[in-house]
Amino acid sequence: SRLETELRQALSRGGLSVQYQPIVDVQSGTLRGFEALARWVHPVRGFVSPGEFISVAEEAGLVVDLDRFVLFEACDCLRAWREQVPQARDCFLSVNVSTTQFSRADFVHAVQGVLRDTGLCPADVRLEITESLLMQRAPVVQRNLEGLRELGVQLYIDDFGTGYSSLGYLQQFAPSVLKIDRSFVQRVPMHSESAELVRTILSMARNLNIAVVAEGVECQEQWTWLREAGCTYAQGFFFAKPLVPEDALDVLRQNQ
Ligand code: G
Ligand code: G
Ligand code: MN
Ligand code: NA
Repeated sequence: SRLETELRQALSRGGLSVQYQPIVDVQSGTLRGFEALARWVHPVRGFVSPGEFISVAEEAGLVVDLDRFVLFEACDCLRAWREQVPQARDCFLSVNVSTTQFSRADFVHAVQGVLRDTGLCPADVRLEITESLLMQRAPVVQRNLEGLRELGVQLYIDDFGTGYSSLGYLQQFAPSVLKIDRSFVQRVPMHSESAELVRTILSMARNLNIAVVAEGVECQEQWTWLREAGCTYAQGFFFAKPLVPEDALDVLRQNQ
């Protein structure tokens, strides 16, 4: 398709960029890290949402290149921030990984390569994967999960609550963090069933020693409710939208 051709060109000619959305400690209000999000501003169409171009990239076999670009770009950006502000030293990045990328035999090696080239440690980078990836029995996926664990790269479960309901994998793979999908967070605290659901996830995560990021926090009321419910981290427009690197650096400067 036309969009596919244009995405291919954007990838090879520097037409894609990365924005950074703060992830904040709900209890103390301090910045802890950023989620890296791919952005494409098309010369004619303007802003194309990732919801649209990620699926084009998947179908066109471009998502591995796209994910690699974002991983490298984000790590290189954190490296640059660390040369400018001391606050960036304790800051982590959380990067989305598609199932296609995670199913490649060279994935762990590629992650190691980016860490080496940017001088970051495994603890600086968190990878966001989906519940459905963890349900895959493919040996290569299992090997990559094991390889990342050995390397010391933490795994975050993205969009938690929207995928499979089997929770056995939480015990088996012990992810570091669950990101509660914003469709639940946005109905808190008014919608009592969503509030109960979020409380249940928080309680389960606490018992399994897993931290939680509430996604899509848009107002003070949600923030306060989450703090009182014992949530670990929050991400959302209430604190900040995804930011261009210079603005993210300003947020880092203002921290603490
Ligand atoms: O930025 P936005 O909220 O519009 O993102 C929409 C979706 O696109 C989210 O589900 C997000 O996980 C996904 N996404 C954003 N950036 C990347 C990326 O670099 N790689 C992959 N695989 N998905 C991404
Ligand atoms: O699936 P994933 O969690 O990776 O998606 C992140 C997406 O959510 C990004 O595209 C980002 O722009 C969007 N997002 C981040 N914060 C908010 C928010 O507070 N409200 C809404 N509606 N979207 C948000
Ligand atoms: Mn994500
Ligand atoms: Na999500």
